[in-house]
Amino acid sequence: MPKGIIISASSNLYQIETENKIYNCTARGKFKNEGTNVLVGDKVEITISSEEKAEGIIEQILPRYNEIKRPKMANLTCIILVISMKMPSPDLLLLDKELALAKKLNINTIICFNKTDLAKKEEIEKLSKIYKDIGYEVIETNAKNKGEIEKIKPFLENNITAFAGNSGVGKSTLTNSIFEKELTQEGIISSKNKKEKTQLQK
Ligand SMILES: Nc1nc2c(ncn2[C@@H]2O[C@H](COP(=O)(O)OP(=O)(O)O)[C@@H](O)[C@H]2O)c(=O)[nH]1
Ligand SMILES: [Mg+2]
Repeated sequence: MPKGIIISASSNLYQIETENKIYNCTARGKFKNEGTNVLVGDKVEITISSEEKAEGIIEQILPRYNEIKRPKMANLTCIILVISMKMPSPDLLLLDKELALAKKLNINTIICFNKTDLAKKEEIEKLSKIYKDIGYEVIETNAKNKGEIEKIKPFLENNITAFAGNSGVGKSTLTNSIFEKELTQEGIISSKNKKEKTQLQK
């Protein structure tokens, strides 16, 4: 039976990436009956109902390495925690909480200080040093500068990776330039009231 990874889920439709092709699949009713959530990141076995239309059915979910609730995902092996240096200012409590959770789930964590163009070099170095000194991999990026995305790419290879971090820190900007196309919408941070909130562009 062909094996693949669920790369997207929307209601009861799943995209499964197999070695050579992406199939649009539904899931067998048994999963719902058993109360099993079918998650992005799940490794699955499928039967192909139409090769021509690239359609199939998920038959089996293979054992999970781990599972997280928010966002609902399975088999994460890497998290890139994005912290912005300014607008919004660094949320170190959130960072520490996420580092602890990732450790518990056995997920490798990379800390990415973004918006380095908005901060002083010394500020960035001071923060970076704290986390480097306790053994974390730290990268510093200006997501607006497309070349810097190369710093992140090596961590994406052979991993199932999630980008995490507060709204407005630059996750969409980073992911869009990694894939060199618009996958997600970039938000606009309201600078009028500096409330650090993100508004989606319509
Ligand atoms: N100056 C600067 N702005 C950035 C950088 N990264 C993202 N932004 C801007 O910050 C805003 C929020 O970014 P977005 O990617 O939507 O954040 P998300 O909510 O984490 O997905 C957008 O207006 C981006 O253009 C950066 O490195 N430097
Ligand atoms: Mg976003």
